[in-house]
Parts: sequence; C-alpha cells; structure tokens
Amino acid sequence: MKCRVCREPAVIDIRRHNANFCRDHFLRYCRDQVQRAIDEFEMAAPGEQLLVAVSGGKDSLAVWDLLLELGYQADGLYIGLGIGGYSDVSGEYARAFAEQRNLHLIEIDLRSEHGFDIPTASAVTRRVPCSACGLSKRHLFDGAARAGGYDAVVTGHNLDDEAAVLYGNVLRWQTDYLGRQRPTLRAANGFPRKVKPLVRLTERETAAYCILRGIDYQVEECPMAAGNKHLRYKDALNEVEAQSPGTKHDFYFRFLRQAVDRFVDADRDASTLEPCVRCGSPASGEVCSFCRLIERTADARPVPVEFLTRRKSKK
Ligand code: Q46
Ligand code: ZN
Ligand code: ZN
Repeated sequence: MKCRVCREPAVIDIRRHNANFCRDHFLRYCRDQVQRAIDEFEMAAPGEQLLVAVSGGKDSLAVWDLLLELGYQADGLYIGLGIGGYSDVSGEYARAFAEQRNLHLIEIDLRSEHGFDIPTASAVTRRVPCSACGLSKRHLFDGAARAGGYDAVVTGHNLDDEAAVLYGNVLRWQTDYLGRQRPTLRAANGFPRKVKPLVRLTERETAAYCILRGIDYQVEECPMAAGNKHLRYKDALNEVEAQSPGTKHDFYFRFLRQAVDRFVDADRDASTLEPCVRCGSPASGEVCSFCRLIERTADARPVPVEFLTRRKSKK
C-alpha cells in the first residue's frame, strides 16, 4: 500500500476516495478537508474568534488542533456533566491538551454552578440522559459564546455523526430537525453561529489524526450512550458503506445540496422568541428550557450514574 501523493509506504487507506496516504500526506488531507468545509459552508473567516466545544474525545480535540494548525484563533469550552468517572477522565484529557499547548480552556461545572448533573436531570425528567445533556450543552455553549464575544461555536461532529442523525431524522421524517442539519447555522435570534468543520472527515479519520499527531483522548464511550439510537444508525450505515464506499458522504452532502433548503430551522427562522425572564437566553416561552430544568432538579437528591446504567442493563 503506497501513498497516493509520494509513493512512500501508506499508513491509512480511505476507500471512499480510493486513496492511501503516508503520515504527512494524511495529515495534510485532514487539514485540506477541514479548510474545504470551512470555505464551502462559510464557517469562519481569518481573524474571527472561535469557541470549540471540547469533550475530551477524539473529535473535539482533533477539530481544535486542526483549526489552530490552519491559523484560526480558537479557545475551548469544557462542561463538567457529572457523568461519574467518565466525566472526570474526559475533563483531564481536555485540560491536558490545553495545558500542553498553552491554550485557553473555559470550564463550566453543571453541579456546582447550576445545581444538577445529567444523571439526576435524566431521573427527574424521566427522559433519556442525552435529552437533558443536549439541551444543557446547547444552552451553555450559546451563553458562553455570547458572554465571551466569540464569532462562532465549533463542534466536533464528523461525517458519521451527521449521516447517522440524518438517517434517524429521515426514518421518522422529523422535519423540524432536518432544518438544523446544515454544517453552518447562521447567527440569528440571539443564537450564535454554529459550525461543524469535521463534516468531510469520518470518525476513523479523526481517530487516526489524533494518533498520528500524538493527541491523547478519552477513548471510552459515554456510559449513558449505551443503547442510543444513533449508535444503531451508525452500525446500519457502516454496513452499507462497507459494501459501497462513499454512500455516507453522498447521503449527507446530496441532502445539503438538494433538500435541506426545504426545511426550516425553528431556532433561527422563527420570529416569536423572547429573552428568558431568568437568564436572558432566547426562549419560546417566558422561561427557557434550561432554567426550567434547574427548577425541576432543585430539590432532587443526586442520582449516581451507576443507578441509571444498572437500570438500563436490567431491561
Ligand atoms: S455525553 Fe451527553 Fe453524549 Fe453522554 S449523555 Fe448523551 S449526549 S451520550 S455526546
Ligand atoms: Zn505521502
Ligand atoms: Zn433561562
């Protein structure tokens, strides 16, 4: 197996591009793919200040590293979700990455700053943990971007993530979610611009990128993700991709080219949002969902993550 560019021994094959690369040309390929996504979807301009949502996993650390390599200015934001040992270790990876490179990492701890954690919120609301988790992360990333004057929030969603979410939304024709699947969501209604520069790379590629760049990351999956629908959708798409390389890419990018404009992004296109009376974030009612979550969990006894994962494994 030889590198497509220099004919030296290759370290990775990328079947959807029918290409193999050596270390240096693979790293260049990753940078090129990210720059291409940024340009094509107008994600960021030189000189803008970006805020990367950092989880300590491979994608968020890879995107932070790639943005810096490409000359963008990017700080990180880590949220302590209180998901037991998983959160403790994730935070350590995020902090170590920032410290080694002398980068600015903002930290928010849900339990000490807002009085709840994800396992407790899930138990109180009787909904899957990812529901309270997604809501909290969106709220806190948006708020931090507004407070810090950042031009955009960056997330590490990759092609596998976006294709799996699209697959789930199409299976159920969730038209309200389809409108939010663009890799760039423009700033509107008090929401900051949100961008996903890794949409042209798969998770296998971001993992390889981290290994080749010597980036240590949290390898464990979130314990609350077990049984998650998106993991099943990823498996299903991976089976198709193994037979027909490039299917995932076409599924997502043709949707962007041919269909996404038919759907509305309720957060950005709606004109009925008003500032939340408690925190000032854009809300569809008087009080935003995050402030309602704080209220609902205020008197709850903390629920350890093991309680939820044990309950799930008994089902
Ligand atoms: S951290 Fe949170 Fe994910 Fe864990 S609870 Fe779900 S959403 S799976 S990216
Ligand atoms: Zn090469
Ligand atoms: Zn609020």
